[in-house]
Amino acid sequence: MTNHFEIPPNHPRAESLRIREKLIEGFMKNIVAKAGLIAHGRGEAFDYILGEKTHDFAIEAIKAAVAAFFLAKHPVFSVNGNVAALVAEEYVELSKIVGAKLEINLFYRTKKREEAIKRALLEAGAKEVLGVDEEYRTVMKEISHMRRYIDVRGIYKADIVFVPLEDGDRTMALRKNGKDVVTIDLNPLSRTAQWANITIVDNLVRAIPQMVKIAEELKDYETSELRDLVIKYDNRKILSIALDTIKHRLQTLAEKGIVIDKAEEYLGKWCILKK
Ligand code: PTJ
Repeated sequence: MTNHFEIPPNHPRAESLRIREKLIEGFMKNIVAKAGLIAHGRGEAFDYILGEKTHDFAIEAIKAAVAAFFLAKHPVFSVNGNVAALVAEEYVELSKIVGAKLEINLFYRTKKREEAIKRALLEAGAKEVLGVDEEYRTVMKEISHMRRYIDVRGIYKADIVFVPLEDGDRTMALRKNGKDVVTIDLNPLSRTAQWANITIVDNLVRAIPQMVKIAEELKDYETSELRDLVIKYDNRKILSIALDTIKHRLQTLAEKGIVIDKAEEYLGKWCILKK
């Protein structure tokens, strides 16, 4: 990765800065949309509140999601700019383990971006990338924006679609078209989080590698065991726990006010009041 500036490894927010740099680099290469940078900021805010870790409720959603992909006849992984910039390799790897097709589907669709994302996926090891070839393009008429263009070999015939970082319109349309939807969204209140069958409330950069690990574990499961994981899964419960976790974390933090120990040592100290 070519950084625009050197991130000091001992910076307390080094990992977060590295992710930002990856997105900026993706933006420079036409992979990420301008709005993708803004969307990331929203995600960061929720991640901060959630303590920037993968919670048990996310693991439970991940297990059900991976089981659902294994059970599906035509699983399709939708790819947008943020996904391609942040986790291309792991996303491609996961699609291979569960036997899913990859389809580029962009809110801010341009030919340049389609080509740049396709290139990134091929470099990450993808063998086939759908959603770019106009010969196979059809329209999902319930959607008014650019995401309405879908591939007849992919989302059109999918029984389940993975849509990390998605806008609510398409999630709704996919559900209304009889498709199951799995999403990753740090905001449990987003329309996508609410409409999906399975919502993984976690950061994309942690969730996808975790999904790869869990897919390796579940790949030898019997169909009945996979079905069990999906049947027992309750998205309402998972979203409730995610919101409850936010509530409790905020409550604990609010009781302290200042939550950084070192900063506390400086409380009440003033230069301007020194004689
Ligand atoms: O590449 P395109 O043209 O398809 O556009 C992609 C974006 C993401 C710009 C587009 O789908 C969009 O505008 O999405 P929204 O409506 O802003 O929703 C993105 C959701 O993802 C928000 O709820 C964010 O909180 C969440 N989010 C952002 N970054 C992350 C995230 N969730 C998990 N991990 C992240 N890193």
